[in-house]
Amino acid sequence: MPELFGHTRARVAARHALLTPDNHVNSVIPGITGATAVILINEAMGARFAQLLVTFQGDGQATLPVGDAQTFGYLQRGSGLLAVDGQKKKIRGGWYFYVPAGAAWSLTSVAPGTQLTLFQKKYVSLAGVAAPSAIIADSARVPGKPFLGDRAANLQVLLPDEAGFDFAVNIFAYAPGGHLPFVEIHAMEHGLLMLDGQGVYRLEDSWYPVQAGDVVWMGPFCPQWFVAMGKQPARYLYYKDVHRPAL
Ligand code: UGY
Ligand code: MN
Repeated sequence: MPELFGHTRARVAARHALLTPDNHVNSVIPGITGATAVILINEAMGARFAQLLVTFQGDGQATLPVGDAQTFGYLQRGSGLLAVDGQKKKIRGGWYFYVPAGAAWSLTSVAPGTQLTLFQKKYVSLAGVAAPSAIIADSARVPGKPFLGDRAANLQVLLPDEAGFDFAVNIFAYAPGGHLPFVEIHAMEHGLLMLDGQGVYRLEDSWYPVQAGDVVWMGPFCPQWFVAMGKQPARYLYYKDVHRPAL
């Protein structure tokens, strides 16, 4: 009974945050109906992107107005009909999509309980480099690679590693006991959703137990390290800003 006496595993700190499902409070988001939408990370937290969780009822849909933000969506479970920039596709759990800034998208005909994670970021262009086009794909078809040669930490890179993209979204899968090889400290930030399993995340100078459903924000230069624990593999989906000058 974690809510008794006001306890939670969650924490919001200067350069990081851990949000657990028991902290979620819904927001009303223009264009999203018949669904609960939770803003988990955004500029108010100190981040330069937003991360949202949308859970649809049977009559729900998302029809997002055209804006200056790019959107990446990952369908955790359920199904729906996705329309992005003229492309239409029935998508299921594990599918993902990328919508460039200035393009419209919608998800309709959703199965009840369909759950979608969204990353949104304002596009930063690069002189001489074309902005990316829309993508709809299945993460199950993206080959993984051992991270820095470690087969216990397998990395799938979901978006093309090209200069037109100013952010990346990857899936990390760890065998039980697998871990990040060192404590990373970098200028790029992360938004992370635990998809499966559990482990311990070091964020700044704190170590947190984390499990499927948890969300983590790692701000720039947040010291970070992860170890998968328990008997099941652990998997997380994460956002990272990439391909732009330091200054
Ligand atoms: O891509 C990354 O920076 C990744 N290794 N970080 C992380 O998983 N916390
Ligand atoms: Mn990192």
